[in-house]
Amino acid sequence: MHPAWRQWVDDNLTQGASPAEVVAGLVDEGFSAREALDTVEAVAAAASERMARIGRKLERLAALHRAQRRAAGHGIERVAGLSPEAFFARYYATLTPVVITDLVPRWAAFGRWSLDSLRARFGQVEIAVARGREADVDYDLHTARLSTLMPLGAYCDLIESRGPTNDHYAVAQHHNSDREGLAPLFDEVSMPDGWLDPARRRGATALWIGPAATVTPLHHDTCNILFCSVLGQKRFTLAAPHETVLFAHQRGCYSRLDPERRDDPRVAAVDWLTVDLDAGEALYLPTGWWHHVRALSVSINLAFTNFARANAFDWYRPGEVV
Ligand SMILES: O=C(O)CCC(=O)C(=O)O
Repeated sequence: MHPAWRQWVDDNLTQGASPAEVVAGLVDEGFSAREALDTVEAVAAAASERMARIGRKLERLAALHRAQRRAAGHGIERVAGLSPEAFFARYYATLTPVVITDLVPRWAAFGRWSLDSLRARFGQVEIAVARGREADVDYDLHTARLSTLMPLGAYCDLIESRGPTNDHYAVAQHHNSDREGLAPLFDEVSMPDGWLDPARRRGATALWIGPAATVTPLHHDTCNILFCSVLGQKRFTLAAPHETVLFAHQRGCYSRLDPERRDDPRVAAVDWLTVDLDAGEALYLPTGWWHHVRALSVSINLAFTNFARANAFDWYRPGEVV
């Protein structure tokens, strides 16, 4: 068969056509079924060897990143006094997580927001809350199904009376930060200029309110996030996007692995980074970085995605690549 036709076969297989479709296409063009089948089989075998070689090279590249991070001390920096320009150049552009310690303490919200003050000021405002999470192994995927509306005051009472639990949680998906009744909260949040785009705040700010012991399972996002702790402490367990072990256990943007199960050899093979984010700290969570989040105490968080830079990477979904 002419090399141009072999290339045609290769292009079609690489773009996802099935071998049967390509054989049928060749037969339509006048090739015998035997010749079409032999060619498709030979081209497919060469293509699969080529892809396996690329995969092995990418593994090598990932190992290089991992070794370099380890050699560099391999932690997540805590910084203060960072200008937005330095943040965007050093961390945002390189997808490097960092904890910023002096943004949130400037907010009027800091030290003011608590279950008591939310109840006193916004107790009647209805918010969405996921409930019954402990009875559903896929609770995070099923947030919409598990959610109900309740007054914020009643939710604060529930958090206090139940104590530590993963059973109820008001999460980003609820868009509670966009509720009119809670708008005054944002008068108490003042980011210095240059970090965020105020015009894009609506729909790009997430309010998280929950008891100690909530767990958000391992996943990655498809945009960058500035995750701020106004109240409470959360443990983030992170892994870099190039941890190829995690690709094998991916389900969409989630992973089937639980980084708290270090006795699982698949988990032990990953280079995890742990950050205990304290009240007043902000964690830059770069797109694609895996994270598992456990609340160590009652927590109130705001997370922003309206960075003053491009922040839409919806195509970054390696879990959907077949
Ligand atoms: O705080 C949490 O429970 C989860 C936060 C998170 O995963 C996120 O903002 O992407």
